[in-house]
Amino acid sequence: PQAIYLEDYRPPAWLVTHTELNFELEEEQTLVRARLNIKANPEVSGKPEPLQLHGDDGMELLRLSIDNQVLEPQDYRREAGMLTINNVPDQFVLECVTRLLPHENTALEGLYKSDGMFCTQCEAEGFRRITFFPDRPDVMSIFRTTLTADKSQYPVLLSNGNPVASGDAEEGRHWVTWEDPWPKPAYLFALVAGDLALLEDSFTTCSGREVALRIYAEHKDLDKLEYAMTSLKNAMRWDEEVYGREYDLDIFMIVAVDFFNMGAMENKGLNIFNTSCVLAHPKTTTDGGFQRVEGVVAHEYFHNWSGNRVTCRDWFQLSLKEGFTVFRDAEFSADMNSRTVKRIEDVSLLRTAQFAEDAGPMAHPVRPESFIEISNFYTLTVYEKGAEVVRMLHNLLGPELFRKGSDLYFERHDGQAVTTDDFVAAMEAVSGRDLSQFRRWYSQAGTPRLNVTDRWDADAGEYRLTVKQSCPPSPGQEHKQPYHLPLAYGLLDEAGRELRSGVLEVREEEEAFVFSGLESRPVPSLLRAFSAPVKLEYDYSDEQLLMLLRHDTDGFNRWDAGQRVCVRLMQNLIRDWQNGQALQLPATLVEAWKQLLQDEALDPAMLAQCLRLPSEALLAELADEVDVVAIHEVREFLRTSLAQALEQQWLAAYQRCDTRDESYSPDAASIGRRSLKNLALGYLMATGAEPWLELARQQFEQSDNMTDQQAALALVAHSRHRESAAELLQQFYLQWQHESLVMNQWLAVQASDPTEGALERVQALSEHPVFDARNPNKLRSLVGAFCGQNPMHFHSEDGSGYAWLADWVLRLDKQNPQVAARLLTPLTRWKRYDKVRSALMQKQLQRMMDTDDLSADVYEVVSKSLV
Ligand code: B3K
Ligand code: ZN
Repeated sequence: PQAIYLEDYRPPAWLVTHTELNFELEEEQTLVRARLNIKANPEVSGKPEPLQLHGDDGMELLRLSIDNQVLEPQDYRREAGMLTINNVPDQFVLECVTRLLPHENTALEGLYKSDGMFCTQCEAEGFRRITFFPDRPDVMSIFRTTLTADKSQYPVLLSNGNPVASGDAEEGRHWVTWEDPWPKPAYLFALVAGDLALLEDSFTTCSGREVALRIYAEHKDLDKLEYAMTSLKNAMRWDEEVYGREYDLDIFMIVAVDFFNMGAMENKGLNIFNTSCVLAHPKTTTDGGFQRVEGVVAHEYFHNWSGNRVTCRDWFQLSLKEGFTVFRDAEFSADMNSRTVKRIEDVSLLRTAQFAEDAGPMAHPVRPESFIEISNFYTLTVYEKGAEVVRMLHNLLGPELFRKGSDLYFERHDGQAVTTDDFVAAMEAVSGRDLSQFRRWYSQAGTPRLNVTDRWDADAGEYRLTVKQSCPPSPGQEHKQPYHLPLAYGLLDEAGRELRSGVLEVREEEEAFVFSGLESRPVPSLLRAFSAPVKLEYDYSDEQLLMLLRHDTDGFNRWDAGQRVCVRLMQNLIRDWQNGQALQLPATLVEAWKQLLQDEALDPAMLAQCLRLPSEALLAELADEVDVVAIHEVREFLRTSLAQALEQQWLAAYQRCDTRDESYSPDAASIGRRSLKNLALGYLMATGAEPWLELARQQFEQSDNMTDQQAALALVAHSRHRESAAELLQQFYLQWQHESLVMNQWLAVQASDPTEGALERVQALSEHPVFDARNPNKLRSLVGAFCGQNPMHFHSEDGSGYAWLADWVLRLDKQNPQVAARLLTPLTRWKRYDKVRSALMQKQLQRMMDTDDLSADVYEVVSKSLV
């Protein structure tokens, strides 16, 4: 497999103005007739180039013609995924017929079948598995699509845009023609055919147009669509109010499918969703699930402008649409729920998973410079760090200028395929600022460190903050230039009163900021609301952190102060554990937590966040060398000690938040109460005392919602009460065996169970009837959860966890390379572990490397990891 480079970008030599597609959908095959109006790109001068169309080598070509002249095999060439035709006129009509086998398509890219319905996934490069086409985002075309299929089996036939004609055909078949008036790249094409249930509603846009909203799913799931509909309407209103963006077609459709490689897809007017991101019902969906539905529905909807109306010039620009859209959906969720909690969740993900990616062998800039397989670059860096980069622009410019910038961006580039530079240029134009240094955020990989020191001059009343920045090397980038970043701060006095606040702009490798007119030495609250995606170092004392935890006016930094206390303590305990010393719980922490727990004025959601110990994944990310066992043991020790020391307080918190009398609602306040309640139940269970097992069992049996039932299940299932664990798991299985998404949770709870015998359990589950190795959700719930959320067993010193994962990757590589490459991630981190483990991990990577005919997806990840 060959890498391709951003610097090699050339505009397309040929454009496709109109695309007409005709699908004959049958059980054993699908015939696709495509009619493309092609013309030379007037912007590309020089002698005419041969016509080159993408087309998967495995795709069967039945007929090819230009202006009604049939081409013979000697008239064209097919190799390396390309169809080349020499000597074509300046403008012509190309027709071609391809035969597809959707029922055999296990890669879930292009046209495939999911639970008996036909659907497509074309981003990034799936359209080339449907027909021959310039499958690149800078070729935008107007699509007209006709689907023909058996009427009784596939009564619903959908594609992008509006339906313009329909009718019956021979042999019980029928057809529908769809027309999408907006030119779009092929990656936004979609079709669906199936026997689907429909929830319908409507939305009146700000200019008074009525839009039909249709959400389709399998009939059994019709009662799980309401929340997605509400979320969609909220998102449509929010995008009008906050960004001035109105929807632009008469229909907006969402279809839920069970077999899907990712979360969802923003096809124009016809979003296709993984069921896990659209179905929601109190009885079967957790609070986290509800929030995911709200966020993903909004995300895909927001793409209609940030992605579809204005799209990417090439796939190196992926963050242009993804970073911006993640920022937009995060702000939407913050507005719908709790801003601080949303920020805490997002930063936690960034600090654990994205920082780890940025420090690993696959590290790449937000705008990558090269790739072998673009599917490998739908990463936390492109999405989450990309969103942080947009957020920094928002922080630097302020909300009004940022909005002006986004207005200008949409106005300038409507209907175009553009670059991240164009986005920044719009922000420059409205603000009059020079953002050339800021652009390094797009081109440099790695997580910058900010080292902050301070000096207090009592005589002058002057306080000086010195900020030094650096960024570690990453693959292909030895030295980094300094970044331009917003450092939001506050200065507090010892009693916690805020003296100053603002945003410092950091630009230099080392820079000092001086504050005068202060009466006493302040305590700095730094990087408020996580104003830049960096690792901040400042030598806080425990007292200062505990003061910030109690008094900081920035909710995010309150939480962060508490986390810093815990991280430092846990790092000390890890050293003690490694040195064979007895572990001890400091009284100051118990006292601080007790105060928090007794403070009834505190928002339960916030309290739950503050009382959750830093995850094993975060401690691993922060360690010089990851000691899986020490991290796990120390965290368990701390959990148990805090559980026992504060047992009464945990019980009081549990009772205070007991929501048994309320009917379920997924609003932020109720979610907050449930999260504190279940956190408290977790600590109660951690005491090991019998009554709390009973309490958990009771909650499992009596709760009317999945959040509480699943929390109780996981606590019991992961406890040393093995009999109860088995009983509840069995009960849960019997209760929910026909709910596929609930069975995913059932698998994941068991796969992440840290007690003895985990590998044997997941091996057995992989043979269980609810497991289906062709379904990506099932693979993520079993293989993904074991390798990502069960570090003690995945990293077992005998290497059995690594071998199990490698077996899966090799098996899946033939079947679904995208999923195989993604599951492989934990093995790529081998350099972070001790000698024994890293050698075992390397051995499995080498074993894959030595396998013939690896997919480009897996080859890229393995080969880059072994460097
Ligand atoms: N744009 C899609 C991702 C498609 C990935 C294909 N490998 C989902 C999203 O970010 O909205
Ligand atoms: Zn997206």
